[in-house]
Amino acid sequence: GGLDVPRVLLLPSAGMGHLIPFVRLAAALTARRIDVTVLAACSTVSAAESRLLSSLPSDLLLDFPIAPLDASLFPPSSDPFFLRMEGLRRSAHLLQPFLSASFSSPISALIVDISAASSFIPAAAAANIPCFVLFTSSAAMLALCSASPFLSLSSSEIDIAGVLKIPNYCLPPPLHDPNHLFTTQFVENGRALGLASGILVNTFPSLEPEVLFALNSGKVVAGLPPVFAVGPLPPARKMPTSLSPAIQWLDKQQERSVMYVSFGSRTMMSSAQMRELGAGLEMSGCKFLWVVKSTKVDRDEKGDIDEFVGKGYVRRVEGRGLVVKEWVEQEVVLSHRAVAGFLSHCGWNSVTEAAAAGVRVLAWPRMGDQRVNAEVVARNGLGLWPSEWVWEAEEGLVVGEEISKKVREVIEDKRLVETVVTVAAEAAAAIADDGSAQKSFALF
Ligand code: BUP
Repeated sequence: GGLDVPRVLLLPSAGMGHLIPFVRLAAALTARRIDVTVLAACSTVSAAESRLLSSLPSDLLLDFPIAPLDASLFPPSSDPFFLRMEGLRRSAHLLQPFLSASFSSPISALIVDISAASSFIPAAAAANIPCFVLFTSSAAMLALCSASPFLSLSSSEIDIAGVLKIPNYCLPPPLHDPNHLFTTQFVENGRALGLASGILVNTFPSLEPEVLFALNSGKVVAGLPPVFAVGPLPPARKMPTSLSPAIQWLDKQQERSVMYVSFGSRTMMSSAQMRELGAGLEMSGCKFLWVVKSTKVDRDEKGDIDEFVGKGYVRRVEGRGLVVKEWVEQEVVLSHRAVAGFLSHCGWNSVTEAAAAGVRVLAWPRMGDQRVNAEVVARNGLGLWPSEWVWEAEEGLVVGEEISKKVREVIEDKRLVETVVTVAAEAAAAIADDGSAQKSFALF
């Protein structure tokens, strides 16, 4: 084998929110002269994942097998991303045979997605391979996950080591049910973290200082392995060959005038809520670029935009707003000079991209880890989080007037303009040559 060149295997789980940070990590490790192979199930859940995998150099990628799930335990009607994650988690017995069939030289380390940690950490140990975890959300969520085996998740406020207080309504909703499969997985994966060789997380110290310090000083969980803040992971840059309609439209807009609206790759919105959002954006008088998603899985996306946002809407707002349903290059959008704000679901990748680009966030978290992430956004002055929207959405709808008011607030708030500049400077310092990410990679 190559003398002294470490070989690291990366094992991402399902969904763009997981695959993208792994691809970025692969680029970051390759740049540090590590021999990287991404093990990924090439029959993906979404078309976006397939496109991303096929854009990778072929020698970077190996197709990892997934064992079929028992349909009586996991009804095929469940969330397909969730089913795939569970499928991967239950495929750890395939690791050792797969590695002996695929590699003749020794493996230095495996980095596995948090959602498959509980099975792959022991499987890697059995194969004598040091196992690290990439935690694909915030350090705040990492603290919650690693402490979850020792917490009562039903208390009204969850106090983690006195440094992080999570109000109960901010928990990922399934965690309210101790018997939910998500809860079992979350707690099992959290418990397994103690057995990992280390944990990589896509954040940076100035964004989550207290939590990172607490994680690394044994305050959250005694004996937790080292936590490496390697973020914000820069996009694995490849310039677009042809400019998308969204970028061409942005090119024609004034500096810092546009609100970018997107709820991530797997969060859909009801048609009634979409219409309120459409009305709100129109009322705000701001320019906007809105990525509409009406289904969880992009392959199922059919029909006209008009069907979701209302007949005549797209034409009516023409010139002021562009509504698209295709994938946009979000990191290019966020760093475009015309973009001022981001109405976001607060998926963690989106938050780190907004932080790096210095774009103000209007947080509208909807599920999973998004409320915990929205708190990070609000705490750092990266944006505003109207948390009353949580209840308004639970009871019915967040109405257009309300949305319009908050959009204007984010666009006009002078203080936010200053705080996001600071956050962006800290993000840039974190990934500079002598920054925190470099130090974390060196330790790793
Ligand atoms: Br939609 C969309 N273009 O059109 P998150 C998303 N993205 O580049 P999610 C695009 O997908 P999880 C689009 O930049 C980010 O890197 C975006 O990840 C990119 O949310 C990623 O923000 C989305 O973490 O994932 O998709 O909901 O549920 O895992 O948080």
